[in-house]
Amino acid sequence: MKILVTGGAGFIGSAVIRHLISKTQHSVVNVDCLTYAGNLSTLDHVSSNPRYSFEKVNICDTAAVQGVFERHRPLAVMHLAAESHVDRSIDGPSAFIQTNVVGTYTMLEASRRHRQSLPADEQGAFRFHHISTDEVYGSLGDEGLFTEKTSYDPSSPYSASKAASDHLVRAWNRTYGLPVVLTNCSNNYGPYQYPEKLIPLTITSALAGKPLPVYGKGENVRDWLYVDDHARALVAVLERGLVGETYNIGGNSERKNIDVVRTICGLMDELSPNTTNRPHEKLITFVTDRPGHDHRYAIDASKIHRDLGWTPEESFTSGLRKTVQWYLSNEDWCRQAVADRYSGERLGLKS
Ligand code: TDX
Repeated sequence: MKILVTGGAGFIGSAVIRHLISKTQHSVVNVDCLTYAGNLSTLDHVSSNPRYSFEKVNICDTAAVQGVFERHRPLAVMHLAAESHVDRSIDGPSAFIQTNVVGTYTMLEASRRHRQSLPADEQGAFRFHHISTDEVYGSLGDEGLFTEKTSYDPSSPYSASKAASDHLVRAWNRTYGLPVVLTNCSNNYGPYQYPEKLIPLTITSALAGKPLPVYGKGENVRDWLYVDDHARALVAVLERGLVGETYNIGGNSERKNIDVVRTICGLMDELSPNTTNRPHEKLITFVTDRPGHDHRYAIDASKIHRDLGWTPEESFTSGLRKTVQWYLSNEDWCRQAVADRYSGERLGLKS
Protein backbone atom coordinates (compact mmCIF):
# COMPACT_ATOMS: atom_id res chain seq x y z
CA MET A 1 0.00 0.00 0.00
CA LYS A 2 1.25 3.51 -0.74
CA ILE A 3 0.83 5.75 2.31
CA LEU A 4 1.00 9.54 2.27
CA VAL A 5 2.49 10.58 5.62
CA THR A 6 2.21 14.26 6.54
CA GLY A 7 4.77 15.63 8.99
CA GLY A 8 7.18 12.80 8.24
CA ALA A 9 10.23 14.92 9.07
CA GLY A 10 8.95 15.50 12.59
CA PHE A 11 9.55 13.49 15.74
CA ILE A 12 6.62 11.05 15.63
CA GLY A 13 6.19 11.16 11.83
CA SER A 14 9.81 10.15 11.24
CA ALA A 15 9.48 7.25 13.71
CA VAL A 16 6.41 6.09 11.75
CA ILE A 17 8.30 6.28 8.43
CA ARG A 18 11.36 4.47 9.81
CA HIS A 19 8.98 1.74 11.04
CA LEU A 20 7.04 1.55 7.75
CA ILE A 21 10.18 1.28 5.60
CA SER A 22 12.17 -1.08 7.82
CA LYS A 23 9.39 -3.33 9.19
CA THR A 24 6.67 -3.42 6.47
CA GLN A 25 6.42 -3.57 2.68
CA HIS A 26 4.37 -0.35 2.39
CA SER A 27 5.58 2.60 0.31
CA VAL A 28 5.71 6.09 1.77
CA VAL A 29 5.42 9.58 0.38
CA ASN A 30 6.51 12.03 3.05
CA VAL A 31 4.79 15.44 2.80
CA ASP A 32 6.49 17.98 5.04
CA CYS A 33 7.20 21.71 4.71
CA LEU A 34 10.20 21.54 7.08
CA THR A 35 9.28 24.04 9.79
CA TYR A 36 11.72 24.72 12.66
CA ALA A 37 10.95 21.26 14.10
CA GLY A 38 11.19 19.31 10.83
CA ASN A 39 14.48 17.64 10.03
CA LEU A 40 15.15 15.26 7.13
CA SER A 41 18.24 13.84 8.86
CA THR A 42 15.78 11.89 11.04
CA LEU A 43 15.22 9.76 7.92
CA ASP A 44 18.84 9.20 6.85
CA HIS A 45 18.57 5.44 7.46
CA VAL A 46 15.61 4.99 5.10
CA SER A 47 15.67 7.87 2.62
CA SER A 48 17.55 5.96 -0.10
CA ASN A 49 15.01 3.12 -0.05
CA PRO A 50 13.04 2.98 -3.37
CA ARG A 51 9.80 2.72 -1.34
CA TYR A 52 10.41 6.21 0.12
CA SER A 53 9.89 9.62 -1.50
CA PHE A 54 9.70 13.18 -0.22
CA GLU A 55 7.59 16.20 -1.21
CA LYS A 56 8.39 19.57 0.39
CA VAL A 57 4.84 20.85 0.58
CA ASN A 58 2.83 22.85 3.11
CA ILE A 59 -0.44 21.07 3.94
CA CYS A 60 -2.30 24.42 3.78
CA ASP A 61 -1.35 24.78 0.08
CA THR A 62 -4.41 23.29 -1.66
CA ALA A 63 -2.93 23.18 -5.17
CA ALA A 64 0.39 21.66 -4.05
CA VAL A 65 -1.38 19.04 -1.93
CA GLN A 66 -3.64 18.13 -4.85
CA GLY A 67 -0.55 17.75 -7.05
CA VAL A 68 0.94 15.29 -4.55
CA PHE A 69 -2.23 13.17 -4.60
CA GLU A 70 -2.27 13.17 -8.43
CA ARG A 71 1.40 12.19 -8.75
CA HIS A 72 1.47 9.52 -6.04
CA ARG A 73 -2.14 8.18 -5.87
CA PRO A 74 -1.88 6.94 -2.25
CA LEU A 75 -4.29 4.41 -0.76
CA ALA A 76 -3.97 5.87 2.73
CA VAL A 77 -3.10 9.09 4.53
CA MET A 78 -1.47 9.21 7.94
CA HIS A 79 -1.90 12.82 9.00
CA LEU A 80 0.70 13.80 11.60
CA ALA A 81 1.72 17.28 10.43
CA ALA A 82 0.98 19.73 13.23
CA GLU A 83 2.35 22.50 15.34
CA SER A 84 2.72 20.63 18.61
CA HIS A 85 4.38 22.69 21.34
CA VAL A 86 1.89 23.99 23.92
CA ASP A 87 4.16 26.84 25.09
CA ARG A 88 4.57 28.13 21.52
CA SER A 89 0.78 28.05 21.08
CA ILE A 90 0.48 30.42 24.05
CA ASP A 91 2.95 32.87 22.50
CA GLY A 92 1.57 32.63 18.96
CA PRO A 93 -1.68 30.71 18.33
CA SER A 94 -1.95 31.71 14.66
CA ALA A 95 0.35 29.02 13.23
CA PHE A 96 -1.57 26.41 15.25
CA ILE A 97 -4.91 27.45 13.77
CA GLN A 98 -3.42 27.50 10.27
CA THR A 99 -1.57 24.19 10.30
CA ASN A 100 -3.71 22.16 12.67
CA VAL A 101 -7.18 23.35 11.65
CA VAL A 102 -6.88 24.73 8.10
CA GLY A 103 -4.19 22.18 7.18
CA THR A 104 -6.37 19.29 8.36
CA TYR A 105 -9.32 20.70 6.41
CA THR A 106 -7.12 20.92 3.29
CA MET A 107 -5.96 17.32 3.71
CA LEU A 108 -9.54 16.10 4.22
CA GLU A 109 -10.84 17.84 1.11
CA ALA A 110 -7.90 16.66 -1.01
CA SER A 111 -8.41 13.11 0.29
CA ARG A 112 -12.13 13.19 -0.48
CA ARG A 113 -11.52 14.35 -4.08
CA HIS A 114 -8.68 11.90 -4.60
CA ARG A 115 -10.75 8.99 -3.26
CA GLN A 116 -13.52 9.77 -5.76
CA SER A 117 -10.98 9.32 -8.57
CA LEU A 118 -10.01 5.81 -7.41
CA PRO A 119 -11.53 2.54 -8.77
CA ALA A 120 -14.45 1.26 -6.62
CA ASP A 121 -12.46 -1.42 -4.76
CA GLU A 122 -9.75 1.10 -3.85
CA GLN A 123 -12.37 3.62 -2.70
CA GLY A 124 -13.46 1.04 -0.14
CA ALA A 125 -9.90 0.37 0.99
CA PHE A 126 -8.88 4.04 1.28
CA ARG A 127 -8.15 5.30 4.83
CA PHE A 128 -7.57 8.73 6.37
CA HIS A 129 -5.81 8.25 9.71
CA HIS A 130 -5.78 11.34 11.90
CA ILE A 131 -3.13 11.35 14.63
CA SER A 132 -4.10 13.44 17.65
CA THR A 133 -3.43 13.96 21.33
CA ASP A 134 -4.91 13.19 24.73
CA GLU A 135 -4.78 16.93 25.47
CA VAL A 136 -8.14 17.32 23.68
CA TYR A 137 -9.76 15.76 26.78
CA GLY A 138 -8.49 18.51 29.10
CA SER A 139 -7.19 17.84 32.58
CA LEU A 140 -7.77 14.93 34.98
CA GLY A 141 -7.84 15.16 38.77
CA ASP A 142 -5.80 12.71 40.80
CA GLU A 143 -8.05 9.76 39.82
CA GLY A 144 -9.45 8.36 36.58
CA LEU A 145 -8.28 7.83 33.00
CA PHE A 146 -9.15 9.26 29.58
CA THR A 147 -11.20 6.82 27.49
CA GLU A 148 -12.38 7.21 23.91
CA LYS A 149 -15.71 8.40 25.33
CA THR A 150 -14.30 11.21 27.52
CA SER A 151 -15.80 14.62 26.59
CA TYR A 152 -13.54 17.15 24.90
CA ASP A 153 -12.40 20.01 27.15
CA PRO A 154 -9.15 21.48 25.72
CA SER A 155 -7.20 24.10 27.71
CA SER A 156 -4.51 25.54 25.42
CA PRO A 157 -4.62 27.05 21.92
CA TYR A 158 -2.69 23.93 20.83
CA SER A 159 -5.14 21.42 22.30
CA ALA A 160 -8.14 23.45 21.11
CA SER A 161 -6.72 23.40 17.57
CA LYS A 162 -6.23 19.62 17.75
CA ALA A 163 -9.78 19.21 19.13
CA ALA A 164 -11.09 21.23 16.18
CA SER A 165 -9.16 19.02 13.76
CA ASP A 166 -10.57 15.86 15.38
CA HIS A 167 -14.11 17.23 14.93
CA LEU A 168 -13.44 18.02 11.27
CA VAL A 169 -12.20 14.47 10.64
CA ARG A 170 -15.31 12.90 12.23
CA ALA A 171 -17.56 15.28 10.28
CA TRP A 172 -15.90 14.28 6.98
CA ASN A 173 -16.68 10.66 7.86
CA ARG A 174 -20.31 11.25 8.79
CA THR A 175 -21.12 13.77 6.05
CA TYR A 176 -19.04 12.60 3.08
CA GLY A 177 -18.40 8.96 4.01
CA LEU A 178 -14.61 9.44 4.06
CA PRO A 179 -13.22 6.27 5.72
CA VAL A 180 -11.36 7.66 8.73
CA VAL A 181 -9.67 6.28 11.84
CA LEU A 182 -8.48 8.46 14.72
CA THR A 183 -5.92 8.02 17.48
CA ASN A 184 -5.27 10.12 20.59
CA CYS A 185 -1.95 9.51 22.30
CA SER A 186 -0.23 10.46 25.54
CA ASN A 187 3.15 12.26 25.84
CA ASN A 188 5.74 10.76 23.50
CA TYR A 189 9.47 10.63 24.19
CA GLY A 190 12.52 9.06 22.54
CA PRO A 191 15.25 9.83 19.96
CA TYR A 192 14.96 12.85 17.61
CA GLN A 193 12.47 14.82 19.77
CA TYR A 194 12.99 18.56 19.36
CA PRO A 195 14.80 19.86 22.46
CA GLU A 196 11.97 22.18 23.50
CA LYS A 197 9.86 19.45 25.14
CA LEU A 198 10.40 18.48 28.78
CA ILE A 199 12.55 15.34 28.37
CA PRO A 200 14.99 16.41 25.62
CA LEU A 201 15.21 19.96 27.02
CA THR A 202 16.15 18.55 30.42
CA ILE A 203 18.79 16.22 28.96
CA THR A 204 20.41 18.83 26.71
CA SER A 205 20.32 21.55 29.41
CA ALA A 206 21.80 19.18 31.99
CA LEU A 207 24.61 18.32 29.58
CA ALA A 208 25.33 22.04 29.13
CA GLY A 209 25.16 22.72 32.89
CA LYS A 210 22.17 25.04 32.39
CA PRO A 211 19.19 25.41 34.79
CA LEU A 212 16.49 22.72 34.45
CA PRO A 213 13.18 24.63 34.51
CA VAL A 214 10.33 22.84 36.30
CA TYR A 215 6.97 24.61 35.96
CA GLY A 216 5.11 25.34 39.19
CA LYS A 217 5.88 22.70 41.83
CA GLY A 218 6.52 19.91 39.32
CA GLU A 219 3.41 18.09 40.58
CA ASN A 220 1.76 17.83 37.13
CA VAL A 221 1.49 14.28 35.84
CA ARG A 222 2.06 13.00 32.29
CA ASP A 223 1.68 9.45 30.92
CA TRP A 224 4.83 8.65 28.93
CA LEU A 225 4.84 6.63 25.70
CA TYR A 226 8.03 5.58 23.89
CA VAL A 227 7.83 6.87 20.32
CA ASP A 228 8.58 3.51 18.64
CA ASP A 229 5.75 1.89 20.62
CA HIS A 230 3.50 4.67 19.32
CA ALA A 231 4.66 4.11 15.72
CA ARG A 232 3.76 0.39 15.96
CA ALA A 233 0.35 1.28 17.38
CA LEU A 234 -0.34 3.73 14.56
CA VAL A 235 0.46 1.19 11.85
CA ALA A 236 -1.77 -1.39 13.60
CA VAL A 237 -4.65 1.11 13.63
CA LEU A 238 -4.13 2.03 9.98
CA GLU A 239 -4.03 -1.61 8.88
CA ARG A 240 -6.67 -3.11 11.18
CA GLY A 241 -8.64 -0.33 12.89
CA LEU A 242 -12.36 -0.06 12.14
CA VAL A 243 -13.58 2.87 10.07
CA GLY A 244 -15.04 5.68 12.18
CA GLU A 245 -13.38 4.41 15.37
CA THR A 246 -11.04 6.21 17.75
CA TYR A 247 -8.23 4.46 19.63
CA ASN A 248 -6.44 5.93 22.66
CA ILE A 249 -2.72 5.09 22.83
CA GLY A 250 -0.82 5.41 26.11
CA GLY A 251 2.27 4.05 27.78
CA ASN A 252 0.89 3.07 31.23
CA SER A 253 3.72 5.19 32.65
CA GLU A 254 2.37 8.03 34.74
CA ARG A 255 5.01 10.22 36.37
CA LYS A 256 5.09 13.60 38.11
CA ASN A 257 7.26 16.05 36.15
CA ILE A 258 9.63 16.51 39.09
CA ASP A 259 10.19 12.74 39.25
CA VAL A 260 10.93 12.64 35.51
CA VAL A 261 13.48 15.44 35.87
CA ARG A 262 15.10 13.83 38.94
CA THR A 263 15.35 10.47 37.13
CA ILE A 264 17.04 12.17 34.16
CA CYS A 265 19.47 13.85 36.58
CA GLY A 266 20.36 10.44 38.04
CA LEU A 267 20.92 9.00 34.56
CA MET A 268 23.09 11.98 33.65
CA ASP A 269 25.16 11.49 36.81
CA GLU A 270 25.75 7.91 35.68
CA LEU A 271 26.08 8.26 31.88
CA SER A 272 27.26 11.77 30.98
CA PRO A 273 30.92 12.07 30.00
CA ASN A 274 30.86 15.59 31.46
CA THR A 275 31.42 15.04 35.20
CA THR A 276 31.59 18.73 36.18
CA ASN A 277 27.82 19.16 36.64
CA ARG A 278 27.33 16.31 39.13
CA PRO A 279 25.00 16.02 40.90
CA HIS A 280 22.73 17.29 38.12
CA GLU A 281 19.84 17.72 40.59
CA LYS A 282 21.46 20.94 41.74
CA LEU A 283 20.48 22.43 38.35
CA ILE A 284 16.72 21.96 39.00
CA THR A 285 15.00 25.36 39.09
CA PHE A 286 11.32 25.87 39.91
CA VAL A 287 9.86 28.55 37.62
CA THR A 288 6.52 30.34 37.08
CA ASP A 289 3.80 27.89 36.08
CA ARG A 290 2.46 27.56 32.52
CA PRO A 291 -0.84 29.49 32.03
CA GLY A 292 -3.74 26.99 31.84
CA HIS A 293 -1.41 24.14 32.83
CA ASP A 294 -3.34 20.82 32.78
CA HIS A 295 -2.81 18.93 36.03
CA ARG A 296 -2.80 15.33 34.87
CA TYR A 297 -3.09 13.21 31.71
CA ALA A 298 -3.50 9.43 31.81
CA ILE A 299 -4.74 7.14 29.06
CA ASP A 300 -6.90 4.03 29.29
CA ALA A 301 -5.40 2.05 26.37
CA SER A 302 -7.53 -1.07 26.90
CA LYS A 303 -9.48 -0.66 23.64
CA ILE A 304 -6.44 -0.82 21.33
CA HIS A 305 -5.08 -3.71 23.43
CA ARG A 306 -8.35 -5.65 23.27
CA ASP A 307 -9.26 -4.94 19.63
CA LEU A 308 -5.83 -4.84 17.94
CA GLY A 309 -3.56 -6.69 20.39
CA TRP A 310 -1.22 -3.70 20.81
CA THR A 311 0.65 -3.13 24.03
CA PRO A 312 3.72 -0.96 24.79
CA GLU A 313 7.00 -2.91 24.83
CA GLU A 314 9.19 -0.26 26.44
CA SER A 315 9.02 0.46 30.17
CA PHE A 316 9.61 4.07 31.21
CA THR A 317 12.81 2.99 32.99
CA SER A 318 14.30 1.29 29.92
CA GLY A 319 12.95 3.89 27.47
CA LEU A 320 14.29 6.86 29.41
CA ARG A 321 17.74 5.27 29.75
CA LYS A 322 17.83 4.60 25.97
CA THR A 323 16.70 8.17 25.31
CA VAL A 324 19.38 9.74 27.53
CA GLN A 325 22.00 7.52 25.87
CA TRP A 326 20.75 8.57 22.42
CA TYR A 327 21.01 12.30 23.21
CA LEU A 328 24.47 11.82 24.67
CA SER A 329 25.58 10.03 21.49
CA ASN A 330 23.94 12.54 19.15
CA GLU A 331 25.04 15.94 20.39
CA ASP A 332 25.71 17.09 16.82
CA TRP A 333 22.13 16.31 15.80
CA CYS A 334 20.84 18.38 18.74
CA ARG A 335 23.15 21.30 17.99
CA GLN A 336 22.11 21.33 14.34
CA ALA A 337 18.38 20.93 15.20
CA VAL A 338 18.28 24.06 17.33
CA ALA A 339 20.98 26.16 15.55
CA ASP A 340 19.80 29.77 15.07
CA ARG A 341 16.30 28.69 16.08
CA TYR A 342 16.06 27.89 19.77
CA SER A 343 18.49 28.30 22.64
CA GLY A 344 16.43 26.79 25.45
CA GLU A 345 14.77 30.04 26.55
CA ARG A 346 11.47 29.95 28.44
CA LEU A 347 8.45 29.99 26.13
CA GLY A 348 4.74 30.45 26.79
CA LEU A 349 4.54 33.19 29.42
CA LYS A 350 2.99 35.92 27.30
CA SER A 351 -0.47 37.11 28.35
O1 TDX B 1 10.78 23.29 30.62
C1 TDX B 1 9.74 22.67 30.90
N1 TDX B 1 9.42 22.47 32.22
C2 TDX B 1 8.29 21.82 32.63
O2 TDX B 1 8.04 21.66 33.82
C3 TDX B 1 8.83 22.17 29.90
C4 TDX B 1 9.12 22.37 28.44
C5 TDX B 1 7.70 21.50 30.33
N2 TDX B 1 7.42 21.35 31.64
C6 TDX B 1 6.20 20.61 32.04
C7 TDX B 1 4.93 21.02 31.36
C8 TDX B 1 4.17 19.70 31.27
O3 TDX B 1 3.44 19.46 32.48
O4 TDX B 1 6.43 19.25 31.66
C9 TDX B 1 5.25 18.64 31.13
C10 TDX B 1 5.52 18.21 29.72
O5 TDX B 1 5.62 19.39 28.94
P1 TDX B 1 5.82 19.35 27.34
O6 TDX B 1 7.01 18.52 27.04
O7 TDX B 1 5.78 20.75 26.84
O8 TDX B 1 4.56 18.51 26.88
P2 TDX B 1 2.97 18.74 27.14
O9 TDX B 1 2.65 20.16 27.36
O10 TDX B 1 2.53 17.76 28.19
O11 TDX B 1 2.40 18.32 25.71
C11 TDX B 1 2.93 17.17 25.05
O12 TDX B 1 2.09 16.06 25.12
C12 TDX B 1 0.94 16.06 24.34
C13 TDX B 1 3.26 17.49 23.61
O13 TDX B 1 4.05 18.67 23.52
C14 TDX B 1 2.02 17.62 22.79
O14 TDX B 1 2.35 17.87 21.44
C15 TDX B 1 1.24 16.37 22.90
O15 TDX B 1 0.06 16.48 22.18
